[in-house]
Amino acid sequence: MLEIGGRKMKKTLILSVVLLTAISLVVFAGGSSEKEKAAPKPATVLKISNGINESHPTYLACKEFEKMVESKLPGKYDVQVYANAQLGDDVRATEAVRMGTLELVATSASPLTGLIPELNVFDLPFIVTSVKAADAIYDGPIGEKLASLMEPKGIKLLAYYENGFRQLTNSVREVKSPADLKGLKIRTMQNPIHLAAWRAMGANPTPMPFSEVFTAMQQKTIDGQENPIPTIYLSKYYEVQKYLTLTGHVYGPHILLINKKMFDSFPAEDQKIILEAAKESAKFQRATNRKMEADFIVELKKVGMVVTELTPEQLKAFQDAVKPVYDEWVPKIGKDLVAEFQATVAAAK
Ligand code: TK8
Repeated sequence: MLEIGGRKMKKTLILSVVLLTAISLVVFAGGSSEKEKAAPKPATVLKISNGINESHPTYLACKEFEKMVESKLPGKYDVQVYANAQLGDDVRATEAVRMGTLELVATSASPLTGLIPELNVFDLPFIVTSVKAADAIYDGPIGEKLASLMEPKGIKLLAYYENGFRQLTNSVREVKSPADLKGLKIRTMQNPIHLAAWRAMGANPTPMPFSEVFTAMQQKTIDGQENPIPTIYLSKYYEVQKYLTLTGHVYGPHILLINKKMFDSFPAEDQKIILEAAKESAKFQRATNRKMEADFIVELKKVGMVVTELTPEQLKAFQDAVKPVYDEWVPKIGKDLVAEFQATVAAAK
């Protein structure tokens, strides 16, 4: 009996130990989840897609934005900047931002004109004549108006960066006149005015996402392309292109966009800080881009590119050639917007 009783006692003891352990586990677990509730939320991830590489001013400015947001709002946002179209080229990444599957994109405006036709005003050849004029557009009423047109499409503009004045390169011959363009296959952005303009100037344009351009030039499926000096240099186009003509035919914006719904869900104070950081990063971006443009023309000559500057008369031949593009596109974009744009440019000179 004693033996049995002893066993019984042992059993009871073991049982109560097991029970106590179980209870304390439940209590402990409960306590820890309470703690978790009180702990700060994990940082909101803000991925930014870039089509261009890590040395370009647009990417560098996104990194500045990252630093500012993360230092002014510690632990709240985790900004991650991606390069080389890893998250998609301009069109696809912007679509992802609209859908909310990606948070931000720094993209050219030109491939977005299917969505916001008014952005086409930037694509009218030779409409922007100086960086001063570009700043006046960006930082004035037109910049604001264009930004407001993006909001019904689900995107909010945080800042106007600069891609810059686009220049023609090719691997076949020096181009000094529209006649020299004959038969040259030139890659353009996915934009109807760019296609029309190059056709009007006498070339054979073909649209293509930026990420495919280098290989296409290397494999000679295209003869040339057009992009601003920092891109031509930093993307090493001089390895596959011999001739550079300083046409400056289009001034292209890079715009920093965020999913609007997400931005609207942030506390007002955070929104203010994020917008300020974007504005600051834009100042840095434009200054860096302009310095690189000046420096890299020199470098491109050093690495053996034939750099052709056009005389005013030579330039005029290209400008005359694109006049029909204005006739067709100004009414489509809106006469008033184009006139206001041109007046802003003229006043900024
Ligand atoms: C990079 C592009 C690029 C643009 C182009 O994503 O496609 O030629 O000039 O800068 O936005």
